[in-house]
Amino acid sequence: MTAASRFEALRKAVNDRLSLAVQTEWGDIPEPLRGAMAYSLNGGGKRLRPVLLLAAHELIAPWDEAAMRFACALEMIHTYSLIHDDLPAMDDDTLRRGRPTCHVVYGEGMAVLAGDGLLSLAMEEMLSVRHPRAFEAAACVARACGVRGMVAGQCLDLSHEGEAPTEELVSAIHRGKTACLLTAPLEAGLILAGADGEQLAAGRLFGLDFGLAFQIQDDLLDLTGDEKLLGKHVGKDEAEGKLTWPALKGPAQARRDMERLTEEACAALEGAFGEKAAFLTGLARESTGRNV
Ligand code: GRG
Repeated sequence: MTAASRFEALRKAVNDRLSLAVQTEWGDIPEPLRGAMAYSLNGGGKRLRPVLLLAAHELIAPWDEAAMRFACALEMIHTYSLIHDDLPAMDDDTLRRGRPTCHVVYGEGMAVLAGDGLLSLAMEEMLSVRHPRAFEAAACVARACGVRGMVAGQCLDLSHEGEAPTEELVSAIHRGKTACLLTAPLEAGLILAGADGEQLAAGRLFGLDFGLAFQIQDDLLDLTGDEKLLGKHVGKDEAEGKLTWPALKGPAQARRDMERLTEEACAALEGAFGEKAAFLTGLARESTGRNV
């Protein structure tokens, strides 16, 4: 199986599971909340975080029901962050995943609630998994998306908008806003699979460096990417004075830094898992040339 077909197979398994959950388990969520949550959750997206979690689990053992439930929970948390980020009070965007954003369709109040609903449902899902290490894995995910992780990154992003970028500040924003939620799938997948300390440390390093590289590519795509392919508006970072790596270093150096971080990420994972790391390292390397 090629890396692309393996990615597609994992992505389809996640999509099928999310659709099934919406159809069979969400019947008691009141409308229009249920509709708003489902609209954003099932509105496309690469499903990168759940695929990372399943693939991390597979470094040690085939993924199972517990891993799939954590994978879906991570996608719910990611979707919540996108819904809230798109609100007029934050990034004020009207296009996401090729469709009008949640608040454009359902109104601002309902979009706030859809995000709240997805975050709390994700926590409920993870804490309902019967697995000896579910609490440990759930704690990792909660930490990653919380006030010392993604929420902290978003706070720095909002509060320093328009300021001159420094390397320290942009790194802190990227680590919180993006890398934390790309490290969490590695941590949770490996914890559930029973990884030892050394394997977990390598997974964390891969997630962090890959996450930083992923955000640099996201910033580069905002400069040069195709709005139709990306399914979101481009050129906003520069117009709004966002603190980005290309703004700090220039696009050419930003690309070099992205490639270096990717190689550091891959070396960490290869050191701990050898050939078994090939799918994840291939995914990280391909991501440096992504256009979506
Ligand atoms: C509201 C607490 C809170 C946080 C928001 C998601 C986010 C943090 C900000 C959105 C802008 C941004 C550049 C976030 C960094 C993470 C990122 C690159 C998100 C896009 O992830 P993809 O490319 O999106 O995986 P898809 O749609 O494919 O799932």
